[in-house]
Amino acid sequence: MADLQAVIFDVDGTLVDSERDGHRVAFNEAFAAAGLPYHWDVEQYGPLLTTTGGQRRLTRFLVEQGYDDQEASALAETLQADKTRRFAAMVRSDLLPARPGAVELVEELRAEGVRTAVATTGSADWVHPLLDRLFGPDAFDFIFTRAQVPALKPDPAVYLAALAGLQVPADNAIAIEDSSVGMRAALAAGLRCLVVTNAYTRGQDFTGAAAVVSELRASGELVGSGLASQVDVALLRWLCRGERLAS
Ligand code: XBP
Ligand code: MG
Repeated sequence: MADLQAVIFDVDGTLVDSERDGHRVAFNEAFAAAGLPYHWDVEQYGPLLTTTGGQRRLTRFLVEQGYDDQEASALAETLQADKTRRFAAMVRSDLLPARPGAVELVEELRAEGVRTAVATTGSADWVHPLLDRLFGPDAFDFIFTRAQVPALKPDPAVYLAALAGLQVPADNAIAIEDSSVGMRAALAAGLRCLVVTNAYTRGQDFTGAAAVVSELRASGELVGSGLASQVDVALLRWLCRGERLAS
């Protein structure tokens, strides 16, 4: 029976609705600015998300378009730098919303003395300003990005770094993720993982999750279970104790 001491959050798709109308748009602007004939539409972007990290995603895509490995990675690096500038500008223009219930959940956790951290594959250039704007400067004890942890999910390194920073055993913490690849990173770090799906990740394989829900806010439905709930401190404490939802 482990008591909840910390919650570690993913950013993209979990705390923030950032993919469809954020990262995807910035990638497309970078393609256009470079004079390239590519445009990732809403549907096409879903399968690309299984490759974490913008630069790796671009490299994979360019190889699929026929570039050789060296050309693809050089072009991906240039495109990624431009995309990052564009996405950071979107953040500064307050175009990216927190997922409903996310701000309230973080506040509730901190009010109850549960520590909070972030574990993301995203770039520090936009992660810090985004979290500051949406959650305030003191919402998280630690924020780990690709700047500190270059090994991207599903590698568990970013979750292990967060646990080491928090100095909390994995048994006393829970991760909140939106995707199968993110969940696998959390599980490989020894964490329990609550999955909050979104339109891109619904239907992925979440075997091993402590629970799968469709929303963070009250009235979110538990997917694959007859129970209705909301993601709050009580649910997270319960999951941390090793309780499982009937499926
Ligand atoms: C999210 C990502 C990120 C973003 C793009 O994965 O893979 O790469 O899509 O951000 P997760 P960057 O939510 O599992 O952390 O362009 O900064 O890589
Ligand atoms: Mg994510």
